[in-house]
Amino acid sequence: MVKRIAAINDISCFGRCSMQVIWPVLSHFGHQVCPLPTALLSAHTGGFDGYSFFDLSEEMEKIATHWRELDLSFDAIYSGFLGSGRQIEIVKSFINDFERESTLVLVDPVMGDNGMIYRTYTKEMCDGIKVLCKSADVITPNLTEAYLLLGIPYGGQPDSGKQKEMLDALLKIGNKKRHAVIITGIHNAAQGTIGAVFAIKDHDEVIYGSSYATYCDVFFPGCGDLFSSILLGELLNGRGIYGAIKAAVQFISKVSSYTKRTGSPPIYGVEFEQMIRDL
Ligand code: PXL
Repeated sequence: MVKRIAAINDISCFGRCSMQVIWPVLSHFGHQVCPLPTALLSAHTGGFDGYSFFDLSEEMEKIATHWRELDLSFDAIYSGFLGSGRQIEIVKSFINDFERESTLVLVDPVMGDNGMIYRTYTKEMCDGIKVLCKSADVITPNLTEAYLLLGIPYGGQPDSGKQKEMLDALLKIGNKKRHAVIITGIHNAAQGTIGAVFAIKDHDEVIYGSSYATYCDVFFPGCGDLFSSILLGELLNGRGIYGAIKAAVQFISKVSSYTKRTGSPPIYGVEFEQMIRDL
């Protein structure tokens, strides 16, 4: 049976992030993507000057209203880049209205990268995204977003003790009895690796883990979206969380090294289109 996903994210028409990644990747895994677009941009905000930006808050409300009338249901609700502070409330009520017992709610708390908040984001939006994380089964902050959610200044790569502290503190944000936190972009320079650390809370029990692959020294925007999409694609196909994280980490490492070798400008994103069949 095809799984149906409400994908709440922007459409950046150039630059391989958000919907431009989510849609093809989740289709590859055999799932139906129903986009609930948050904003329309000519290109992502991570390096192109002069990009256009159109806030789609009003359209989101109309789309969600129609979907309510159609009595649609979703196997997953996946939220990412938001276009305005107002969208926090829209996403909150969307989750509230559409979540069923079996719905997987993935909140990627998209707010920034490399220690910086994205240009279109405000403090109000960041505070609101923390509230959205409460309703999630899984959250996937990168390191910058993990610090933002915890309200502590960006402190760079944490050692293993600090990683555990951050995971524990992030787990406390969530309200569900069973939920998971995955922090991406954990880089070990000495070992030449990059990957993710995670914690899964199941009632009173917490399981920790990590997954790493070869580090590529070029930063490509959109890898967070690629990570969350592969993760969700695998989870909806019944793969366990460790296997799903491993698949995402390995693929991003491979596609980043490949794209580096092609010489494609990093802000154009990773060239995943030809490699997607290896997933
Ligand atoms: O990949 C995160 C992202 C999503 N959407 C937009 C962005 C970025 C990162 O720069 O600019 C519009």
